[in-house]
Amino acid sequence: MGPIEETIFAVATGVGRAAVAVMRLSGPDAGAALDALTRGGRPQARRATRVTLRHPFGGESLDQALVLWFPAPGSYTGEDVVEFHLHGGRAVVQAVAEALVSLPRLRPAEPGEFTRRAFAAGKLDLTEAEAVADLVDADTAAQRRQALRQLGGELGRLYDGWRERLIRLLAHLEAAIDFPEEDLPGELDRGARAELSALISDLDRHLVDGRRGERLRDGLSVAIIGPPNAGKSSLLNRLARREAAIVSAQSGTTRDVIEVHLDIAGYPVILADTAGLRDSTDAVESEGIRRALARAATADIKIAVFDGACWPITDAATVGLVDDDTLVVVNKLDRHGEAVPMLGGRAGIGVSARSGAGLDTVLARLGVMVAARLDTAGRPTLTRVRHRVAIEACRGALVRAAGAPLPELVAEDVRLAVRALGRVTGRVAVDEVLDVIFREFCIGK
Ligand SMILES: Nc1nc2c(ncn2[C@@H]2O[C@H](COP(=O)(O)OP(=O)(O)O)[C@@H](O)[C@H]2O)c(=O)[nH]1
Ligand SMILES: [Mg+2]
Repeated sequence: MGPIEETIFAVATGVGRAAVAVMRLSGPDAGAALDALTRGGRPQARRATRVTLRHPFGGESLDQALVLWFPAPGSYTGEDVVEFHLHGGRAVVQAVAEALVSLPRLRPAEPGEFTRRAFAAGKLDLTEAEAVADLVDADTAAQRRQALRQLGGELGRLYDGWRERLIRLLAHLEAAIDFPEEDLPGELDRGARAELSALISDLDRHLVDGRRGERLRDGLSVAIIGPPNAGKSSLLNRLARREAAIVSAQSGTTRDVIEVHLDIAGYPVILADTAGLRDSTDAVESEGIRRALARAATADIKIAVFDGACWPITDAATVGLVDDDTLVVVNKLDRHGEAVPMLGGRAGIGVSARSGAGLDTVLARLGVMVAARLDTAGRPTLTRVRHRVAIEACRGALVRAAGAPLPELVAEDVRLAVRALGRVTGRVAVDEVLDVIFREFCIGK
């Protein structure tokens, strides 16, 4: 990016009617814009001050606002920043935005542009910038905690720590290339080898995490499966506390996969209802069953629902899918009356989707299963595919380095490993990568 000349502005708060809307400005002309709207009444830095905002040309008063002035570099972006805390009405926000565009070198911000400027000013590394976006998107407590830890620099520090170790190793290797020891010509010394394999195992431990961080961002996939009419759709509606899926006594009603987003014990879950598993000659239903099986195969957790009215007669197609990732539920407790039905040595949960009996147990057991798959035990976690790709590239380079026959080749691979790590935190920043990262932000961040 070249020198930044334009001053950007955007509403940083949500759209729609609200008590307050925060309009944020950043750039070299932010102070001049503040003067223009307040007739030179620039408030003290970092002190909330009430002012009347006026149109810079007509002088019409636009709002009574609270104003904050953050001179560079002590601001979010590192530039001069102004915040107008406006009354949240659409007409107020509109009037102030129109007043701002009428000023020279001011323009509306692109998505993520404030944070991109903060990154350019060195206020945040890339993992922290991504954490800002994640915090804005966080729906559940666990997502918030993960984003906040990342914003605190946890991930960036881990990667920078590895990078520093690699740079030290590289310096050592280069010294050995320039001044080879007489007794070990061309050999990689033992200390360097040990450090290489220590780094590889640190990276391995970080990579083998069951994609917890990524799943926590995206939501864990849970699929409800079972024979037709077992009460799968009724169970989904109960868990979602709304009529998301059609419930009918007619079997074969559910055909498409229906998804609801739930917060289970503070973790995000995408719960899917699927078509009942049976042989069908109906083309649409068959397609539904194909989708149900596909979802069952990719789901992190399955809830297998059996029809209590037929219990203990079960359905072979569903029984065949029960594994360690499956919660067995026998519905229509009002019809079968067995509180803890056993299936192949597994304790099922007797429920009645009609009365609600047993649903607390389903939620509690599901909560334990979800937590076991998403809990990160406070360790820094990879949260994006982008990180995983770079860490894998780093590991690949280190493995090659460990097997390279000449110190010069070892050094070359270590250099590549350093670059791969630098890409994650943004020490090696490529414009296309930055475009992709900041595009997914909302405007005003
Ligand atoms: N007696 C009883 N009937 C139920 C219960 N849950 C669902 N049903 C009925 O079973 C039928 C099939 O339910 P549905 O949720 O559509 O099953 P799905 O085909 O597995 O999605 C409907 O008539 C429901 O009213 C229950 O707990 N007890
Ligand atoms: Mg159904």
